[in-house]
Amino acid sequence: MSKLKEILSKKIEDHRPRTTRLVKEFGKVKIDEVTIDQCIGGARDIRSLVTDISYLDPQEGIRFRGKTIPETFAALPKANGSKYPTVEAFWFFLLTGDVPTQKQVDDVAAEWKTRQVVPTYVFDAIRALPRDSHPMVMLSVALLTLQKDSKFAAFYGSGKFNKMTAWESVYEDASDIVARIPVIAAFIYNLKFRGDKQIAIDPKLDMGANFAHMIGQKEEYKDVARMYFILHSDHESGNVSAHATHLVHSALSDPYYAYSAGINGLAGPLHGLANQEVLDWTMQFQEKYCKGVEPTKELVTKALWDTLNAGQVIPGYGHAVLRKTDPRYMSQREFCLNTPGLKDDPLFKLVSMIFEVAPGVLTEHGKTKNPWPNVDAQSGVIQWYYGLKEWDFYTVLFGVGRALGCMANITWDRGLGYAIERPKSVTTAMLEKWAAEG
Ligand code: FAM
Repeated sequence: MSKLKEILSKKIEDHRPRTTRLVKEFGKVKIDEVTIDQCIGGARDIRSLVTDISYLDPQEGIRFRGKTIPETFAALPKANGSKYPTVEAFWFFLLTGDVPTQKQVDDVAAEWKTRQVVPTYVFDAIRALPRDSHPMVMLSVALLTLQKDSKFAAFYGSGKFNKMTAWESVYEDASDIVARIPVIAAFIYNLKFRGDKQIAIDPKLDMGANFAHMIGQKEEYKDVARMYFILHSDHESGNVSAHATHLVHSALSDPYYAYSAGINGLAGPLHGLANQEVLDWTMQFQEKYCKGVEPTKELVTKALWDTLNAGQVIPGYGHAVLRKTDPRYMSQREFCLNTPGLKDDPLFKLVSMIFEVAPGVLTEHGKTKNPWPNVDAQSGVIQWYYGLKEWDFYTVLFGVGRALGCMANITWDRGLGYAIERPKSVTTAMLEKWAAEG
């Protein structure tokens, strides 16, 4: 058993009595009420999921294991010669809630090296897809292709299935997925956008650095990858990708089925695809309004209103839970401001101008509950600056990061024996009856 798994085993054992006690002694304590608009409106804000991996405060934004983004970056051991932590360090932290020592990070890195080799049949399956398939389809298919070797599915089918130890095989699949997904993503990128020029894994590099290496990126991109994967990892459990993963796994579908479902949800334009839509919107704006002229706040304001008046959403703005600027946006903005070249990049300046104007326009428009930018409003600019201009690929990057949160969550789901998810439906007539009764 790996050191990380040993620590996790102890953590799960220590945690179990808390969950058992809550259900047994306080099971009927009310923590929420459900209104008709929540029922029709996507279960918004209903407290009905449990996770200790991250918590999203509407005002403050995300905390990973109790730490804000700056606190997380400050606390974790850094990659060699970098201001950013390794993804390996973050994985240890997400799973256990403990800040790892350098030795513990090295152990995770060594464990991932043994897991990261992707079987050839996965690449064959991706190659067999039409080359104009969306990269998210390729990623989702790749995960399903790996399903046949799921250790959780094998354990379930072995006749020795045991609820208390089931999490151990989820951990095995989850670790395989987080170690392999950047390799699969790099393959997809190279296949689709670099004329199938594939680059072999460099076993000396940490996960973020190796991803940068495998897509032929320069040195500085290593920090972009580390930062990007960590920032996109987790946003508590109710967002579409995390919830889809949790829901599918709650039927004891293995982590491959579960995360493929999560990826399919992430591919929606109201969720992860928004980061590619932001770039698309910004490019269309330049093409339509700025031919031969510098973008101005007036032009941005007009373009925003044109979009809203056409009944479309402003991509990268608004959020179901957040009610202020997303700290993930601010963290990426800070990266841009601290990176010479990027801080003066025309696209970054334009995105900053949209940041100045859009909240006012959205407030005046009066529909969205949150006129502030979310993570997606800023992430594409950084990729674009480093030459990763194929924005169809941006949601795959999101998916690589989101795997960390989703896999940590379902490992704990099994550890704590969370039940199959099954909310209750009602009919419109029932709602009308309750509405009439007040
Ligand atoms: N532009 C225009 N209208 C917006 C808007 C935006 N950016 N955000 C919300 N609205 C509208 C929304 O369509 C709704 O209109 P209707 O009443 O006509 O249906 C109204 O404002 C109230 O919506 P809300 O309660 O403020 O937001 P929701 O919780 O329903 O939806 C989002 C949240 C994120 C889906 C929504 O803000 C949106 O569509 N934003 C643009 C797409 C985007 O950036 N998605 C990425 C979210 C991100 F954090 C992620 O998942 N990666």
